[in-house]
Amino acid sequence: MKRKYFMQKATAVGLGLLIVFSVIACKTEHTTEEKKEAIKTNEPSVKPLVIATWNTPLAVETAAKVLEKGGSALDAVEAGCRIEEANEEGQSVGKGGLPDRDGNVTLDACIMDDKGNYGAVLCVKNIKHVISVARKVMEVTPHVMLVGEGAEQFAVSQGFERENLLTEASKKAWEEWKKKSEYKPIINIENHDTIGMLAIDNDGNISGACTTSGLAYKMAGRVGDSPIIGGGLFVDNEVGGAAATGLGEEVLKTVGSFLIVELMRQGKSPQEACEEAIARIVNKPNSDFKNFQVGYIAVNKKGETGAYSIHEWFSYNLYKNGENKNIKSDFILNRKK
Ligand code: SD4
Repeated sequence: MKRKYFMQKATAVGLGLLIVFSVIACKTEHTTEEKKEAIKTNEPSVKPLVIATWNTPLAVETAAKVLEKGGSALDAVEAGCRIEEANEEGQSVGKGGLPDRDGNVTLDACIMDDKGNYGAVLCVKNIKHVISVARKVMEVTPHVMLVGEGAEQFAVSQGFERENLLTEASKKAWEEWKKKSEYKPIINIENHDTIGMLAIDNDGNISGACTTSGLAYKMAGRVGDSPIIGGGLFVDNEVGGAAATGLGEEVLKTVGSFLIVELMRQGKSPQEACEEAIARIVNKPNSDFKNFQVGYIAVNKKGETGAYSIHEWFSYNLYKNGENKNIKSDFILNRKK
């Protein structure tokens, strides 16, 4: 009797479990279908596309050419950033960047591909194309970040050449600065600053890159947001990407680029997400936002873009439908007037 009761119970439990597993299996199948559908409807209607911080027409054109020839978004953002790193007139990226307080130019860069891989170098001296070193970190090392001398040694081992990054113009500017040694973050430098770049290639894949000499006359060893994942840059190929410029300390405290991508994941447009990320900085208790600049750019999987800053004069270059334009960003102080 007892055995019969046990057998009946076991059969009932078994059947129950079967039903539960079948339901889960059906649900999983359905979810995968839903996911595929979601990705399909998210496919960019505008590709290829490049967006980059500030007035960077040549860098964006260079990236766009890579994409138009069928190259990957990763190759495009690297090629675009290299243009600014080699441009000695730009005093906030690569060669010719303004030095730290001690007169040393130290560079930061990071790169992210469409598979969620990331590589970065921080506080590197004597190597111009740090964006390419960051890519090497991502592709040939088991690590994601290399710093200072280790990063420089790694670069040399990969065939990068050491060179003096301090140009005469930047040395002069530093010597002028030393007379007062007054440290203040400068709000907008010449409408041309750190470059953060995002691209969508013909396969609809997104990658991003960010490269900078950081804040002018920073303390030796200081690193900002630009090479930090989620700070100066974040890419999620299923959602979109974001990049930052401006006072890195403030971007880091709100993990700005990651925040923007997560907001887009929750359904915000790139523009709404950039606005919310700026609002997070400005609305902090005792925020000193009137005295510093932060600007964001973003793109989603559909190829919609957004940009927003605290102060006026942040702009970005956008390559879309075969046209490369510099566009002035809207800014939060415009609404707070
Ligand atoms: C930094 N975000 O090192 C960089 C600097 C920058 O516009 O973007 N300046 O904080």
